[in-house]
Amino acid sequence: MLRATSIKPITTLKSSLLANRTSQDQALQEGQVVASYGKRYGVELKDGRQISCVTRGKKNDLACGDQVTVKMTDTFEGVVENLYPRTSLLFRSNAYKTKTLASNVTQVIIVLATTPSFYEALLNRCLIAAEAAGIKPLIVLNKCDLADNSEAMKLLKVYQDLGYQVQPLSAKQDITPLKKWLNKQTSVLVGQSGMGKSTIVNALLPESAVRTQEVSEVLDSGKHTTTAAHLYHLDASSDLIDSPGLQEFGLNHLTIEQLEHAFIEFRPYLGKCRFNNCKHIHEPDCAIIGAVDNEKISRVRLTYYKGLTQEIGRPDY
Ligand SMILES: Nc1nc2c(ncn2[C@@H]2O[C@H](COP(=O)(O)OP(=O)(O)OP(=O)(O)O)[C@@H](O)[C@H]2O)c(=O)[nH]1
Ligand SMILES: [Mg+2]
Ligand SMILES: [Zn+2]
Repeated sequence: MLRATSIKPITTLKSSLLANRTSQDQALQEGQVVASYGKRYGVELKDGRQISCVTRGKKNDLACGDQVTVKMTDTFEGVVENLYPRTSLLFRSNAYKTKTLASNVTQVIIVLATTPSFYEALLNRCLIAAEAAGIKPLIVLNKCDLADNSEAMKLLKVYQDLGYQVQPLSAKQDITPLKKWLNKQTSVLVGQSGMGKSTIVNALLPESAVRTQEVSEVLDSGKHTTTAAHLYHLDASSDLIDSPGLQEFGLNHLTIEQLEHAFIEFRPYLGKCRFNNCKHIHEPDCAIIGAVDNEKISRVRLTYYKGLTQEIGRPDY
């Protein structure tokens, strides 16, 4: 599991930076990671300047949204020296590696579209990752101008019934319905490629001219898929992170216990199975399976849960 300690964490701003400033500390500048290109990071300094940064050694586990201190090496270049503790961290992982998606966010916006059709399994993985990270999810069904959205909304009813908000949208025609969700939040847009994440950013911030998969005659550009996470300021208290399209969303970093809690409708039944270590697969007197049989929990969700338990139960090798 990824820890913030791989780059020296700053435990409290007061003790580390303000009270005990050494001459070396004074050369450090505070900033925020606003773009993550793998080994290079775009960092926005307090004065608004954006510089290009590397980390020390082989450490490259910073995420878009991180608060850091930077040692300047040139006018527009620096080295990230310290990482402030994160209030949240969204990440995915398979058996081999972990990939951070965004940090310090308060909301995960899962962008789906009426066409091309979306994968419900990926939606579930995004919800589980958000719940496990303690970040509120919002589901957006985009491109409602293109196709009849009634089938998609029917499918999403299961998630609405769980208490998840579903916002139908046409980012191309009218972005207004999304605005109320973004106010005073730091949100990250996640989802499959082509769902319209970057189009949402452009609709909110036309001057940002984020490249999308649309062929633009004006920009003379071909189709463009997002390759790096990028943070945009919507206003003084609302930020939005655009991220590259997801093909998979591994959840190997979760324990079975975290997984069962991340299925929010399981929570009232946890601890009520006959066996303490019940995995809710086929054990007798399982409270979760009982709830499915009584139609209190959707069978679809139990099937996703079972699939994920097999995946995360695999050893790391
Ligand atoms: N009709 C319609 N098309 C849309 C809408 N939103 C996005 N699109 C189109 O969908 C295509 C993909 O949009 P992008 O914004 O690039 O999608 P993305 O989710 O950022 O894709 P990746 O960067 O690859 O992850 C583009 O051709 C957009 O013009 C919408 O509300 N209605
Ligand atoms: Mg994009
Ligand atoms: Zn059980």
